[in-house]
Amino acid sequence: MADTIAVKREWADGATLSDADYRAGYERSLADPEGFWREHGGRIDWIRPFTRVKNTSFAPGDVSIRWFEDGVLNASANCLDRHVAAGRGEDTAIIFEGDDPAESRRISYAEALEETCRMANVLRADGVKKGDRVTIYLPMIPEAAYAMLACARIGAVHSVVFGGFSPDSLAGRIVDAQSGFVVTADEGVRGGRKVPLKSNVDKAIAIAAKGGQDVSRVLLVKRTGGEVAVDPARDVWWHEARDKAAATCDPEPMGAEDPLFILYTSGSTGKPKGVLHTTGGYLVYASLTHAHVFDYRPGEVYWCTADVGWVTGHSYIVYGPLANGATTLMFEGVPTYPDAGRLWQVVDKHEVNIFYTAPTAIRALMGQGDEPVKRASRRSLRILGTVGEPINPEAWLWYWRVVGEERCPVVDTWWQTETGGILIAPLPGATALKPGSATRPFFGVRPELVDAEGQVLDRAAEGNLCIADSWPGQMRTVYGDHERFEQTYFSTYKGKYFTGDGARRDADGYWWITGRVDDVINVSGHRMGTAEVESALVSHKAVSEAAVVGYPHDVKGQGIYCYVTLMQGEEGSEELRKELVGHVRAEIGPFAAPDKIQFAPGLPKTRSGKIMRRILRKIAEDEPGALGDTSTLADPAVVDDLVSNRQNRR
Ligand code: 6R9
Repeated sequence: MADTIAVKREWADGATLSDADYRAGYERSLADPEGFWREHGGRIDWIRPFTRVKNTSFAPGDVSIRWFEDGVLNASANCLDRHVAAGRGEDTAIIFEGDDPAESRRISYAEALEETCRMANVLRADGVKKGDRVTIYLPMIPEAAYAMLACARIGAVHSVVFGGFSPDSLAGRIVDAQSGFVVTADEGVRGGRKVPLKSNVDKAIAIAAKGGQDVSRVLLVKRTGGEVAVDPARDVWWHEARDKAAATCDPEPMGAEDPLFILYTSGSTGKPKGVLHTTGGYLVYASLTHAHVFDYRPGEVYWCTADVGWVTGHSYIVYGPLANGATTLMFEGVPTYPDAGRLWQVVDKHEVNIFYTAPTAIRALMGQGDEPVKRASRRSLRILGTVGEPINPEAWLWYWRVVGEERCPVVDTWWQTETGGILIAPLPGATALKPGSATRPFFGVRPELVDAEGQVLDRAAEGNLCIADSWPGQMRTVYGDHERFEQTYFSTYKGKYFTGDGARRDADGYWWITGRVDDVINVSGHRMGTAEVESALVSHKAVSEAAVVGYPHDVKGQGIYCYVTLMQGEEGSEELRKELVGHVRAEIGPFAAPDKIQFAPGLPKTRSGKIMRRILRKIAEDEPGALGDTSTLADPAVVDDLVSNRQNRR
């Protein structure tokens, strides 16, 4: 195979799986999905074992996905109780590393179980019942994991909202999920700066009330001790309620297809969708992928730097690792605080064996040179992972050479909020690596390339990435809108799940993800719809119309480029530009701040009024020579103005 990096012998020797194991296992998983998943469904504990395994259909008009459907289990009991029952109660479940390098703490499985039970009892006492939706808006502190597991314990459905979202975004999610209960903290702290979580919640609750959703209870974790408004009729301090709550709580028996959580994610149109995951299949899939893709071995320390507000945090900080009895590290801070050596200092401090982060962090640290990395020994590291966006070979090679010193396999893991767990990734030790390729599908996963007409492409080809059959971790529906679920994922190519990504398969059968083919952009691994940024912009009084596209950005992967047409009488100025950036930050969240704003007297539209984004993308990429045919535009002259005032000249 051309350009591969074979994993060194000593690793292949010690590895759990060989290439032959992978091939045999993969073939079997496709030839006999029932048998394969029956066997692996047994890796978790069932209160009542399942007899049925797979009952799924991608048929147009009748998409329905059920796995292990007659089984009964509890996710929190699988993540906590069963390890304690097996005598591993004193093993470390969570290592908490604070934003301040002087603060860290180890939490045993027994302690995590007790805290989770207490929180479950507090939720129950406050009236949360099986099936109710609980919104969690917390920083990266252990209470975030307790809150998720406490919901799972009593059968409530959690909806975690990333702490970087604005009050407006939070309110939209509270209303959509019809959630009457919020768990939050006084403040978060990242990179030495405070994040006003409680004050955001207060604003969000007021907005949600206007949208018809009342929040009757807020459980409030004291993190910084900062001054916050407390409404005694509604807000309850966790540390006070905790001491009064019992330390044990019987786990609710849940059907395999009972909802576990909702997580909102952006698509190319409309409001963010509530991706719904259920209990049995999700947990089996998160646990199996965590064990194999990271080759997790008992006693090892595993660290995923994601936030629990994103799916990576759900599956690979909380559910996967804890279901496997692993030690999972939760980091409250950022990679560059107090300095660019922080991640590697933490690796040494806690002797991290498996490290999983995003390409944007790798690129940002690469820009700071090798010295901060080399200051740490990194002796404990065994496996390096990446997720969230395509990784360029240059960043991959830096990760491999400088961070891992050519001894740690790099696992580039491709997946989505919708997929629940990793679908394409190498198995360390078993898969020869290629820098920039997510390599091969996981067991049971059938990726397919299709062209624009839906024709399946064989062998080496490039096209749109679909998955031909269901896997246990797949989302089950869009919360409250099954029609939208079918429309979004199953209508473009009938009978297949369409990922929204483009991909290439090379002559060795390796997969290379090329990025989104729809109007979704990926900025520092944060996924957002261009339509969301556009609607934030047009909600400003000076803006009449806006079009947003992504453009290549050295560190963030993609940057946000906005074309803005102003209202009659408004003047485009530097000041207004700043104001619009601030407006989008306030409407969506700081991570959605536009990088470039171009004031445009007109946008390139077809005669039917459709904006030709292809042209806007090329101008944003500083390729005015590659606009293609502009003759079908209603007013081709607008293009000249756009080109001469472009904001991204190199
Ligand atoms: C897990 C997660 C999903 C989108 C996905 C794709 C991009 C994720 C990737 C990757 C190339 C990888 N993506 N992992 N692209 N290589 N290893 O990130 O979920 O936030 O829903 O984003 O991210 O475009 O469609 P989510």
